[in-house]
Amino acid sequence: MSFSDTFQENDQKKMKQMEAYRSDDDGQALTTDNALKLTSTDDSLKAGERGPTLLEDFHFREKITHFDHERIPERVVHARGFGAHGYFELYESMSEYTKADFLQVPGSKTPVFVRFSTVVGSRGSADTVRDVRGFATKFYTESGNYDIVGNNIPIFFIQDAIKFPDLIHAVKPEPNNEIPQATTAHDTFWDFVVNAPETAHMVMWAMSDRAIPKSFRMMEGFGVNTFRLINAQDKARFVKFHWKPLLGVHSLMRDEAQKLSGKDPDYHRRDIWDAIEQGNYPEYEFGVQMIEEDQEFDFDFDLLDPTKLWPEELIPVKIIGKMTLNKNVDNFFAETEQVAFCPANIVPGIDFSNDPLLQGRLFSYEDTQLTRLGGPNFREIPINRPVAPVHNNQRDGMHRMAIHPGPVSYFPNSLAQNSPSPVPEEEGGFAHYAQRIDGHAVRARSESFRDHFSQATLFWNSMSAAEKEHIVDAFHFEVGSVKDVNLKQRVVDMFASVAPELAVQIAAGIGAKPPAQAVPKSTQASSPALSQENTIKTARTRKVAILLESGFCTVSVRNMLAELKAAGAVGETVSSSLSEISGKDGTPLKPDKDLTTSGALLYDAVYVPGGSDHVNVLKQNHNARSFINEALHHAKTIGASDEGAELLQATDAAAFLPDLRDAQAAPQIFQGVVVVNGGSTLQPFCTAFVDQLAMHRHWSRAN
Ligand code: HDE
Repeated sequence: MSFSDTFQENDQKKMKQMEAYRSDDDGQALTTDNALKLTSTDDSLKAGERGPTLLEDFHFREKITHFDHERIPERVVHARGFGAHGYFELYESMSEYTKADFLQVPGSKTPVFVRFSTVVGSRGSADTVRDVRGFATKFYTESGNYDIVGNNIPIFFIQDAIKFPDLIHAVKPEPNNEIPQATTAHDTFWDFVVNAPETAHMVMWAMSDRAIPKSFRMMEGFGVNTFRLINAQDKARFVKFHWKPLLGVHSLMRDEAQKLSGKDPDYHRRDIWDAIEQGNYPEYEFGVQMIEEDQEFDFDFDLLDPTKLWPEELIPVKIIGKMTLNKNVDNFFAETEQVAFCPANIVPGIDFSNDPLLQGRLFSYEDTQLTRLGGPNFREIPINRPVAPVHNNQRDGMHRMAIHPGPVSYFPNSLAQNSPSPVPEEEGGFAHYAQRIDGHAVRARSESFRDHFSQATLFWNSMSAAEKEHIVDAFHFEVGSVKDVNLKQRVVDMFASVAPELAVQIAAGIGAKPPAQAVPKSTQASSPALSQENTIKTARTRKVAILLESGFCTVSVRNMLAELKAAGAVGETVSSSLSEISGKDGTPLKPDKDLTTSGALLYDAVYVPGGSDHVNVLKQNHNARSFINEALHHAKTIGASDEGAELLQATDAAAFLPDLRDAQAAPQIFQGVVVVNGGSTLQPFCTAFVDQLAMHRHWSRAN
C-alpha cells in the first residue's frame, strides 16, 4: 500500500467505523425491537372493534414507551447546534513544536467531526440571533480523540470558571417567566455586565458583527484558552489555536438577522447542509500562535487571561493545515446531538495551561454528559468512539456496549499478565507536562488580570466606520431593551472606559445621560486583523436571485447564469409563482423559487434583466419592489440591465440613481448597484456585477 493510500484510508477511518452502526431499513419488514415481524401498526389490540385497548398489546406498549422516552436533556449551553464530518490535512510538519502524531507528516489526513452552535438559545431557537457561536472540532487521531472546543470569538466574558454559572444564569431567559429566548437584550444580562467589568472586551465582540455571522462557513474559530505544545524533547510553548475560513469572515446586518429568525429559523444549518450537499465543502485553515515559555511575561497582557487575545500583528498566526467538511450526518440525533466534546480530550504533544477558565472547563464537560447522555458509557456511542483502540478496566454502568471476557478487571494483576498495561512515553503513553507548581492555596485573582479595558479599546479602534456604526446600533437595540433605567446609565458609564465616543452614542440611542466623566482612552493602538473589512472577499458560493416574469430577455439571463457559475456563485430564478414562464423569444422557464416563499433576505444579490413585458409585471408586484428595497437597505449588490432598471426606479433606489435612461452600454456602478443600457449581453456588465457581489456588502448606502 502506498503512502497516499494509507492517508486516503485514514481520512475514511471514522466513516468506516460508523458504517457498522448504520441501520438500513430499505425494503425490510417492519418488526418490534425484538425483531418480531408485524402485520399492522395502525390499530391497537382491542376487546372488540369499539372496545378498550388490551394491556397485552406489547407492540402498542413498546411503541408508546419508546416515544415517551425519546427526549434527552438539551445541553445547558450550546443547545442548538449543527454538525458535519470531514477531515483535517496537514500542510507542514510541526515536529519542531509538538509530538502530536497528527501534526507530523505533511499531507496526512485525520477524520474530524465539527459541531457549530449558538450558546444561549434552546434547541428550537433561531439560528441568526445575536450570540457567540460554538465551533467544536473532534479529531479522531491515531493516539485518541483530540477536541478543540472553541468559539467564533477569540476571548471570553469571564476570567475564572467559577463565575460561569452566574454568567449563564444572567444571560439565559429570566427564570420567573422564561423570557426572553436566545438573546442578551434583557436586564439580567446587562446587570451582570455592569457588575463584572471583566466582560467589557467580550461584550464589544458580542455587540459587533461577529455575533451575527452570515454563515458557519464564513466565521473564524478560536480555541480561546491558552494551551501548550510539547515537542519530543519535552520543550513546551504556549499556543492559541485558530480556524480561518477560506471564504472570509462575513456577517449579517442586525435588521436582516432579526427578520431571518422568522423567515428561516434554520438559516445557518440549511446553508451549511446545502453547501455540503452541493459539493461546496466548507474549508478552514488551521493556524497556531506560539509564545516561548521564557517570554511568558514579555507582554502587556497575561497569557493566562482568557479575556485577552494575542494580537496577530504581534504574534503571527502560523497556518499549518486545512479542514474540509465534506459529509452531512446521516442522523441528527445519533451524531450531532449525542456528540460529546471536552477540552480535556488531548493527545501526547498537547497540554493545558493554568488559565483558570480552562482549568474549570476541564471538569465541566465530562460532568455535563452524565446528565445529558445518561451515564459514564457515552464514549461508546458511535460518534464519540475513538478510531484508536480502547482498553482499560472500566466496567459496567448504564448502557454498556463492550463485552469484556474473563475475570480480570483490575491492575496490577498476574492472571492476565498485567493486561491492559500502561506503556512508557516512548511508546505513546501520555505524560503530563512537568510544569513546576509552587504557591499558596488562595481564592484570589492575579493582579495581572486587572486591566479590563485596553483590549476592548483596541477592538473598537480596529473597527471600520461601518463596523463601529453596527456596534452602536447593537448597543442601542440591546440596552434599549433593558427596563431598568439605572442599569442603562451604568452601561453608558462602563463603556466610557472603552471609548468615550462610543458611550456618547450609546447614551443618545437609549435616552441616557452622556457619561459623567470622559476617561481618556487607554490605547490608541489598533489591530487590522480584527476588522472584517480586511478579510477574504470572493463571490464563491454566493446566492443571486434573478427576478423574472414572462417576457424577460433570455440572452441576458443565460449570460448572467453562466458568469455566476464560472465564479462559483449560484443563480436562482425567482418569479411571482412557480408556474412556467417564457422569455421574450419564447424560451420556456420553470422558476426555481417564487416571491412568496422566498425573499431578498435569502440572497446575497439580485439581478433584474431587461424585457418590457416582464418589468411591467414586476413593477406592479409589491413583493418584487420590496425585494429590491430590502436588498438595497441590507447593502447587497443589485444589478439591472435595460428595462430592468425601471423596476429600480419604482423603489427606494430611485432616490440616488441617476436617470437610467441615460445609462450607457458600459456598466455603471453606484455603490454596489450595477446598471447598463444596451449592454446586458456583454461580458463587462456581468463581470462588474460579479465583482460587486464578491465585495459582500456596500456599507456606504446601508441605513
Ligand atoms: Fe463551554 N460548555 N464552558 N465554552 N462550550 C459546554 O458542555 C463551560 C467556554 C463551548 O457542540 C457544555 O457538552 C464552562 C468557552 C462549546 O457539544 C458545558 C465554561 C468556550 C460548547 C460547558 C465554558 C466554550 C460548549 C455544555 C467556563 C470557547 C458546545 C454541553 C469556564 C473556548 C460543544 C457540553 C458542543 C459546551 C462548560 C466556557 C465552548 C456545560 C464551565 C470559553 C463550543 O460543559
